[in-house]
Amino acid sequence: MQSLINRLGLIAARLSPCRAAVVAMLTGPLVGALLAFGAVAAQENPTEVKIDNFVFNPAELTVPVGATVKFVNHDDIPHSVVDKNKAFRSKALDTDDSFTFTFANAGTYDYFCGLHPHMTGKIVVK
Ligand SMILES: [Cu+2]
Repeated sequence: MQSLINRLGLIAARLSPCRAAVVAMLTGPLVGALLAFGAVAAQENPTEVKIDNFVFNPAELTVPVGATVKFVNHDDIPHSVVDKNKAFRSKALDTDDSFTFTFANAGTYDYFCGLHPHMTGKIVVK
């Protein structure tokens, strides 16, 4: 991402001042959009657990202390998310419903679906 911005800057610098201004005007919103997209992607990617076809995916996830994990039900039947040691317990999640939990303490959190206890997952907080 940074190298792309540098390259755009170099291209702009090689052009005449007038052209550079035009390029800056044209690429400004583009670069902003790319940066925004990158920030959103970085935020969402590692902290979401999808529930799909009776499986938590990823089944095991490692996050830093303070991370918020979002569990999203993509199945067309309800599921829930229940920690074995009662650190968290969601209500039954309908299709596309989500449950978020912020892990303030390090540790290993084994969890299961309260409606289908054979569905299990693990969050490791370091
Ligand atoms: Cu379930």
